[in-house]
Amino acid sequence: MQWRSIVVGLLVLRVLLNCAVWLVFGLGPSWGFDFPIKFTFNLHKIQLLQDGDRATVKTNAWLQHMYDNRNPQAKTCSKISGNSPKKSYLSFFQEGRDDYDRKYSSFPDALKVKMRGMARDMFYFGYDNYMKFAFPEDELNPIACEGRGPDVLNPSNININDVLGNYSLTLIDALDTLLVLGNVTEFHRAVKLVIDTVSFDKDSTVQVFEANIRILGSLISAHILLTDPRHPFGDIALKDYDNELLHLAHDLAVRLLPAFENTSTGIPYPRVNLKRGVPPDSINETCTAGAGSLLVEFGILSRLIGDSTFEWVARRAVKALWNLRSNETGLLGNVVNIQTGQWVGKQSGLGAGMDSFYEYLLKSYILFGEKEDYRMFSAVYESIQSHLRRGREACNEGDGDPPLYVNVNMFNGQIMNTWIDSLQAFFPGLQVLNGDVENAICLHAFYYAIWKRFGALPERYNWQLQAPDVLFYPLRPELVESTYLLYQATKNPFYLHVGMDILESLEKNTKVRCGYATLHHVVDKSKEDRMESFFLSETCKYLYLLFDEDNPLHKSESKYIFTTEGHVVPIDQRFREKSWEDQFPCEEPNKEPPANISNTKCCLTVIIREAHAQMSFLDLFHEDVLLVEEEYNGCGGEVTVVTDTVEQVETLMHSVLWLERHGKTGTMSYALRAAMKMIQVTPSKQWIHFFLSER
Ligand code: DMJ
Repeated sequence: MQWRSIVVGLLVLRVLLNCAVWLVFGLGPSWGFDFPIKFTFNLHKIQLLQDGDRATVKTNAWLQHMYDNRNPQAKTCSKISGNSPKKSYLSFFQEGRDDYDRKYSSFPDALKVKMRGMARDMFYFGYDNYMKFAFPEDELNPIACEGRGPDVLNPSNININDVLGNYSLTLIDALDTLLVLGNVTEFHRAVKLVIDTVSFDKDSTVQVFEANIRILGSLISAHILLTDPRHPFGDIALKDYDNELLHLAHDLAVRLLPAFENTSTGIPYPRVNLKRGVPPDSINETCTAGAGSLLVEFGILSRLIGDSTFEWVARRAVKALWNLRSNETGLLGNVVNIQTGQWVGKQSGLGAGMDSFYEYLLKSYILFGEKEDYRMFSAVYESIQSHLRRGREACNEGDGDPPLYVNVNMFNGQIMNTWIDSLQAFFPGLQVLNGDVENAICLHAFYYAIWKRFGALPERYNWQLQAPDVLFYPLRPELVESTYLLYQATKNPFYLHVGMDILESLEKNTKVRCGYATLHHVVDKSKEDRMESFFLSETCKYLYLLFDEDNPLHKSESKYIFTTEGHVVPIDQRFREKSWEDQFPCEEPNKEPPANISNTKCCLTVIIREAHAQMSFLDLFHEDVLLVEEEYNGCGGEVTVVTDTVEQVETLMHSVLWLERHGKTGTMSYALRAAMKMIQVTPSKQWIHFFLSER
């Protein structure tokens, strides 16, 4: 009897406590997020939740869609139908003169200047303190005012070790923001520091994706901006600069390459040790974004140095993932086994594990002009609209809830859970790049409404319970990134107000003694002692750019794009050319291959890396490579050639000449000539890895 009273007592207490929490924080269904945005009229009338602005309760119609989705007949909102006339998104901003107009339809220049200054100060408060208390370590602990490096005591702490490689991460990640802020002197100082102090010869096991977007991407971006002959940021040439940033980027990329070896699908391992390659105990599972978002950086690197290897492995990974999409829905899952190609995570969504996969299909197309990338992007965008988008058909009018993109099973499109995550807030920015501004406006407003409520975005928000599921906010940039891109697209002052709001809440809720700290709990605003590098490379950069209309990036005749880590890259003709194809065509035009060489068009990609040499190259050349030619003349094979010294590789040249003299000048010999060229490009590397692929 007694225990029953205790249980009942505890239950009553729990209910009372919940009520108290709802009343205080507005987390409960009757007080909370009854989708406080009303799109029943134009955008500047959106009822963004303000103090005392509590919406009335109504049944959540998404729940209904969850069931409707099981019956395709009943599904009314997931496809855009062609017959209901829709207003242009511009009309969202054109009507009425009331309180909303007064608040959102203008943004004084003086306020813009003030906000730009605030964004600049925010960056420097984080950056200067990092330099003072943390450099050369990877990150700043902004509360303790000290540096943070990899967690060597706990190698399985991947939250830290995936990102921190003992390579001054925050300094590298912040490089181009210094230029965006117009601080050429500090940019030069930072570049020199990187050149003089950073080495990737470290016993650090990092995530390939993180090293790529934060380090490789930043190095390439800084190199390109530094050497851009059009001088978009004025004459910022650095005396005696000898492409060191590019060499560093190349060195890092070579250290990431082992992730692409010994994988049956071509989808890379998620982690490598920078000194020793893939750890022997590596898992065979990776997320789609991690494996499929390497193409922008790897592609630019390849095109800068004239070595197709990097782009080739990144493309092979994208292709492999793409080929695993569902035949039914066209969607991909979020986790895949790199050896079997089986989907381990069948969840398809816009957020964690998938986000930048979509982003890089479109951005690769924009940068490199490869139509295939856009074909993939369009197809998956359509699948997203068909299977992930719920809510009413039009963004800004009609009945039903405003649109929302949910997480579904990739094979049947059924909803898998009722949360969205804060990473998804990047998607409106991508929709802008894709020209779908209307959907971008709606989705952005949805995330902004959540921000308004908490002064941050909780890592996961449960749209059914209308409450956060995961409460931390690590200073992520996605909402401000979309805000910036939407402002560029619409020039509507509403987005300047959003930016101001974000800036002010960051100041109020996350500023600590030596920087800005991760929010541990978006409701009680308790903090964690961590400032991720993307706060400086993205959050501050987009905030600054939002208010800096005259920034060279906006005025320059060149067009720019941002990598997924916010690094600036010009859209440049030289990235639309593949020098290796001009120099070493896979097959000579108008020339029949000799009879003993397969007619199949092969292209050979070569990776050169440090070696543990055992056999002479010449032996291998005669015994193995020719053998490979016979065995693999249908393409699709791989062979690794190990050499003792670079000199031995030179023997290859003679061998190729011999091949040609003996009439064996087919695709293989062209490929080998490409290999020779590679050797000249990187004379210090000593092993060669051949990939044979079908063209
Ligand atoms: C950044 O490193 C990049 O924007 C990445 O694409 C996603 N995660 C973080 C920021 O949240």
